[in-house]
Amino acid sequence: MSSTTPALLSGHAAFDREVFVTQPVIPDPQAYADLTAAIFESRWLTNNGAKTQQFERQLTTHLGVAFCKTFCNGTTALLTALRALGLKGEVITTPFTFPATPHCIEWNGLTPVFCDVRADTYNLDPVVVEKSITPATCAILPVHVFGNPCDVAAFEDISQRYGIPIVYDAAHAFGVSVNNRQIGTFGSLSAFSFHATKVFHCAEGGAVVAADSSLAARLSLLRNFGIVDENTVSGIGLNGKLDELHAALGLLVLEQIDEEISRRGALVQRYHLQLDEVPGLAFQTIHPGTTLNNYNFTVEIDAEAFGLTRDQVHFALRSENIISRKYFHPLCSENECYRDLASSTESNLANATRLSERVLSLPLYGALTSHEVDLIAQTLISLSEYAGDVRQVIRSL
Ligand code: T4K
Repeated sequence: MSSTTPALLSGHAAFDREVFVTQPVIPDPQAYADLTAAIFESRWLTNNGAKTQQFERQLTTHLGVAFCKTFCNGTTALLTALRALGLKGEVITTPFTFPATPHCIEWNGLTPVFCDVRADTYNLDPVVVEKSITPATCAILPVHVFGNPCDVAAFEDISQRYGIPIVYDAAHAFGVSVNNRQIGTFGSLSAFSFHATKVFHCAEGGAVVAADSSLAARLSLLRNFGIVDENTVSGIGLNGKLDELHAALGLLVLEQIDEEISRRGALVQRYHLQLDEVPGLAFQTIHPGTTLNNYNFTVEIDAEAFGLTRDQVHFALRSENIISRKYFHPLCSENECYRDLASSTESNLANATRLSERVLSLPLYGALTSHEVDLIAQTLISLSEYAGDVRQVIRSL
């Protein structure tokens, strides 16, 4: 029996342990122990401590922005970014995203309006967005999906012509740039996630970046209950603060970020080398001038040409111990809480619907070896070669 016979056809599983879609960068445990010892010694654990301040200074430089405010996670960061703008009405966004994006709109008492994405970049289509603007539109919330920058020039133009702020969900886009301009410098505000599944992380954390000093001050206020001083609370804030232990972790991970991004870049090239010519596979279009952070590696599967549907591939890879993920399926607009919105109809979201049925994210992280990437790519190719038999087995289960 060939070593590439799929496990579903009684071959050996490609891996004898589960290979996840991602794994976080882990700093030297001793270095982290040293930093936490200093924090414990200081007895200052949260509320804008020294490590958090240092982390914010370093992030400000790293992200090339005027102001960077850290948060306890990316969702709270985005929630507070929208709140800081004092919005009322409807926010145009993409359904092809993690549920946190529309949830943050709803939690602010605003209404999400879903618009379709471009079939090639997977990002919100500015042409469709412009047609959907009404007097009720108070903001546009595009997502740099998988770290691929949105059409920032088109959104800037729309923002200026209609006087509508753009808030970017930059959860995936840490360290990305467009024509040498850092991603966080576009729009009124951008919110990043530093969750463990992100290229850059501090286990749980996030940040909002701003160019405007008064918006930055508002973010600081809102993430700390709106407290101005001992006698004054100004605005309905929340507790969005990052604590010292997470800030310390972030400082150490930041030291490794360039290496992590470049390792991932080499693995992405390796995937492409083997998969680009495989019938039935397509990839997100990245425009020239983009510097990516290699957050993830996603293939788009055309069932007819590949021989298997995305769901069948996802299932078959599972039996090889390759844990791929369907980012993003279902669309946010398909979830119960959003499906009754007028903008949630499938006909309104044709590209997003098609993508959501076809995309599959494969394992990608710096600690993955090139041999492992080869094995994943070859396993995918053999699934296509044995598609007829694999289909039959899956149907019989
Ligand atoms: N906006 C967008 C566009 C987002 O994608 C997200 C989050 C947000 C906003 C909100 O940011 P945060 O509030 O989360 O900071 C994950 C993450 O939990 C979520 O942060 C992320 N997007 C989303 C795309 O992915 P799950 O449910 O897929 O994660 P989970 O636990 O299944 O982890 C995926 C794989 O990662 C695991 O199979 C193994 C590996 N893993 C995970 C963790 C947590 C590890 O190896 N170690 C770990 O500690 O949501």
